[in-house]
Amino acid sequence: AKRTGQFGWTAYSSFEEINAFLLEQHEKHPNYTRLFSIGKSFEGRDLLVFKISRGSKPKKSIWLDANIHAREWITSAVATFTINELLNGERTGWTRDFDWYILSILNPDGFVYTKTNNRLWRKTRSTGLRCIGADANRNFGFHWMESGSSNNPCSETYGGKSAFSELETQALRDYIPSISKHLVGYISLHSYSQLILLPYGHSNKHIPQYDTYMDLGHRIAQATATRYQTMYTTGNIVDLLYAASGGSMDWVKGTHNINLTLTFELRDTGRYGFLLPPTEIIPTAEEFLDGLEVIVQSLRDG
Ligand code: ING
Ligand code: ZN
Repeated sequence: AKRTGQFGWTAYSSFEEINAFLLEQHEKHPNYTRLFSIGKSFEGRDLLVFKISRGSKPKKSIWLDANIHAREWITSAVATFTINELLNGERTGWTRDFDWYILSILNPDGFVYTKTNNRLWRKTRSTGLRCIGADANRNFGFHWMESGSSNNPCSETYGGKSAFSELETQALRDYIPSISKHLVGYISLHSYSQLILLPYGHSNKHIPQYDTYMDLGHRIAQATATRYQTMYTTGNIVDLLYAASGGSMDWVKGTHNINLTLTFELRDTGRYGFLLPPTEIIPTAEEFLDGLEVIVQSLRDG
């Protein structure tokens, strides 16, 4: 593995490099960070949460996860960039008011597989009788298998043999309840399409306070556009994309009733798609943080 001193955001990092970066950052800031595993993937890799918590009493918390889909490399790069900004960069003030939980790679087996075998792999790597893997973002137990999921194990959107059949989604199912009391924001990172998605994916019925969340989404999109004029579109999953039930955000919203739950589809809009060039990592992360500032501000006030 590359020396961690060289970790950066001008290239996409490996699973080992990302873990080494997380450990290094924990060791650099041992008093107010924790690095811990909330479970193991199918192939036995740790699902590592990086927690930032200053002071002695728990604060309102924000959760960020990435790379639930293996090929969406930009998402874990943005997650580690965010950790760096919260600890060493321009956004350290955000740790005064919030505890942060960041799971940079929710699907490590798939992520490693995209590095070694198939760059465009999406699912987990659990073994079935005919085909490998389930779509982790169709595997959560809220309106599971209702719409936009396949029961064909060979499909890219296979929902799994049951809700929470995957170890990776089980880890969230079992961990989120322990922090849900303080959780005010849940953000899941995907790519690509430049969207800010509101729940739900199982139904086109709008959530209560849809107008308030749409307004927030528009303000986030305004912020993400300021630096590089990158346009994000806000809306409900079904309105903007397609019906898709069993996603992580829907489960968090529907089961735990967290105030603000958002899914970002990061850059781009299709020119490179999942193969976003590494030169776009930093700009994508910077504009995401510009948008996150609107979220942080709104959760501070709220
Ligand atoms: N898009 C998401 C997907 O899983 C989504 C969109 C988000 C659906 C949240 C349901 C819930 O299809 C990508 N690019 O993966
Ligand atoms: Zn995705």
